[in-house]
Parts: sequence; C-alpha cells; structure tokens
Amino acid sequence: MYWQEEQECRPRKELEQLQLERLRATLRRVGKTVPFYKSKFAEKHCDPEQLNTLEQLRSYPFTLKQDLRDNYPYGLFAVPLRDIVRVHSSSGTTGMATVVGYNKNDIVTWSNLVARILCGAGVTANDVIQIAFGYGLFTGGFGLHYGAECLGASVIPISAGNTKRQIQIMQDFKSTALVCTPSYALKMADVMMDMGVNPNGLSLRYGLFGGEPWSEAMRREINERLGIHATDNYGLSEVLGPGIAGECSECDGLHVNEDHFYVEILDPDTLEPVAPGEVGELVITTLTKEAFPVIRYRTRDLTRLLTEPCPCGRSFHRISRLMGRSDDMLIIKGVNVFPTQIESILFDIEGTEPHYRLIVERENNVDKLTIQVEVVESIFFDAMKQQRIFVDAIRKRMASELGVGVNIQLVEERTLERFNGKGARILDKREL
Ligand code: DLL
Repeated sequence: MYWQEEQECRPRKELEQLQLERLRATLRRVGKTVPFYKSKFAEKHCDPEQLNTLEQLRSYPFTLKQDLRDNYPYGLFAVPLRDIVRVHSSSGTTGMATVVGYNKNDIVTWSNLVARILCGAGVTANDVIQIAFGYGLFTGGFGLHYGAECLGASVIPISAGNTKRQIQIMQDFKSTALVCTPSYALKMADVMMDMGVNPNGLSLRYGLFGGEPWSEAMRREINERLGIHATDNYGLSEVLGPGIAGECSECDGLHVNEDHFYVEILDPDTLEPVAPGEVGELVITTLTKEAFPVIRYRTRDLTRLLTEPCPCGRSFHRISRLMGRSDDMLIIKGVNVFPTQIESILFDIEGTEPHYRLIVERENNVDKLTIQVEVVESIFFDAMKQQRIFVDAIRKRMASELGVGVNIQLVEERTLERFNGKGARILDKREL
C-alpha cells in the first residue's frame, strides 16, 4: 500500500515544517552554487536566510524553460559534472533541448519516489512490470525502471514499440503491470484484437500511465479493453521525470510527493495564487534535488489543488488530472478549448472509436476546428442520411459543451495514426 509509510502519511504540520527547512536549504545552496540563481536572487533582493514561511517563496523569481535553454547544457547544475551520474534531456516539440542531471543521491531519491507511485497504484514486489516507455534521454523508461527495481518487482525493460512483440512477451512472461503512455496502451489493445489475443486471458492487472494528458473517459476505455486497473502518474523532466505525483487506488487525483516538491497553483496571467480547487498553472520547487534543483519552475501544466484528506491515508495534497499544457490549449474564435475536453465527449458517444485528430485552420480570419474521428464500420458505411444525423449529434454536443462550433469529419476505423509514445493529435495550420 505504501512504500515509505512514515513519510507518505506524515502529519501536515510536520510536513510543512520539513518543507520549510528543505526549502531554505535548497535556496541557500542554489544561491551560492548556481550563478543564474545567485544573480536572480540579488536582483529581487531575495535572501534565503530571511525565509521564515513557505509563503515567502512568492517573492522569489520563476524559472522558465527558456532559462534552461539559455543555460544549455550544464549551466544550471548545482554540482560539478564529475558528481553527475546520469543526464536526461527533453527535446520538446519546439525549440532547443533542455538538459538535466542527477547525482547518486538523486537517483536513490528518484527511485524511491517512483516506487511510491507504483505502490500507490497497487503494484508490489510480486508483480512483473513491463516497461513500454522509451529508454533513452526521455525520463519515462529509466525513471520507471529504477523505481520498479527499487520496489523489488520483476522488470521487463522492453522499451516502446514493436507492439506485436510486446504482446507476445506479455503473454509469455506473464506481465502483471503495464507501464507506458495511455496512447500506447490503446494501441496495444488494437493490436491485441488484430492478433486474436483475448486480454482476459493475460495476467495483466495494472496499468500505470503518464507522460501525456488523457481523460477519464479514456481511462474507462483502457480499463475495459485491457481488463486492468489504470492509474495516472505525472512528472516532467525539468523537475525530475516521473515520480512527482501519482494516483492511489482511489483514482481521485494525484498525490504530490510534497516532502520533495513544493507546489503552487497560480493564475497564468497574473501569477497570483488561485484559491484551492481553482484551475491554474502548476509551479514546482524541488526540495531535495542535489544536482539540478529548480526554483518555482513554471510547468505550463494546468490543474487544481485538492486539499481534502484522501481515504488512502496519505497526507499529501492531490492535484486533479492534468487538463493539458497551457500551450496545448486551442483558442478557437476566442474560446479556450482543451483537447482532453474533446476527447471526453468523443469517448462518450456510442459508435466513435477512441482515435481522433484536431485540425485547426484560419479561413478569412476566422478559426475553424475540424475534428476527425474514427467511427465503427457500421456507421461509416451507413446511409448518408443516418451519417448526417450522427455527425449533427456530435456537432451539437461539442457546441454546447465547448461553447464553440466545430466541424466533424468521420473517418474509417484504423486510418488515423497510432502512437508508441506520447500522442500528437493536433495539427494547427494557422500562422499565428
Ligand atoms: O513525460 C515524464 C513522465 C514520464 C511522466 C513517464 C510520467 C510518466 P517530459 O517528456 O519532460 O517528461 O514531459 C513532461 O508531459 O509537462 C506534461 O505536459 C505532460 N505530462 C506528463 N505526465 C502527464 C500526465 C515526462 N499524467 C510533460 N497527465 C508535462 C498529463 C502529463 N500530462
């Protein structure tokens, strides 16, 4: 149930005191060892010795992805390169790569934090974990791998891709837990069907999915099709990789490993804190990282802070399922639309397949969003009139739930791209 019960269930008062001590130590250290923070702190007259409350962190400067790029590759490291035992890098979808490093202690901490997430999801040392995240500069593969080994589970480091082989191995090696992106889990379900493999005949029981936004409806679909209990876990390479937050078996928000991360949820425009329960941008400060600490890192990920106690007994606050990145948010005719909202609606409509693509164009200065969605054969080949009724129903539902009109284009099953890693379902053709 817990990996580090004492830490995961620590009374909040003690937790906050520990956070304050760790925060002060981190600020003190980066202020001395990282020139970037030293000059930023001086500019804003921030003195870690004067930090007496967690709230006082609000006067400290933010760290942006651009700051990591400007200091490429090692400029923000807080220890000499000889102490670094691992480097990861995120290419991102746009722009230059960012580089992060870990020393020996960081790897031990990271492994334990991922072990907590695995345990929270119900996985134990008796499980056989198939890790179908890419191994390499991406933090997903190695992050989950070390966590699973730390837990004492049997690890199958298969990496992403070669889906038929994944399923063969899943059958032969009796994998009980699958670790990958939710997009890839769906692809596996499709390939199983093609191969005539009945998921109920497998040993699979758990799915730990993360690395990209997904909806509650997609969880239901994956659970049903693979016959598993799927949980969500969140992280980002600039801060750690996986291991920052994960769901317990309640599946009602992701517990943040708050003894290692201090989180703020801020209004992305005013950068002021939003009230608990309100949506805002997640900003994270590391409390224990040695090689690559980050102060007030603006993740661009949007979520809500859930402060009610969880029946699981962990004292850590939760964040709600991530809505997506603020930079993934589509603004269609001035209305903010998240791909995960569209996904939820589509998954709810009988006859659609869980595969879609969003195409955004601008015609005569007016935005146009076309949703291509796969539909089951019977609908695709339906009489024109029936098909029109179906399309109209989806269009109406989208308009009422999203608040903006969209075009719907039905496509035949198996025509849209499938993903081995993070899904890329948006094609924005506008020149903004
Ligand atoms: O995706 C780390 C990770 C690997 C987390 C495996 C969980 C499992 P990056 O490649 O740096 O790191 O991408 C980080 O992915 O800022 C979010 O926008 C998105 N993301 C990650 N997990 C989730 C999630 C890894 N559970 C970026 N829900 C983040 C929604 C997620 N978005």
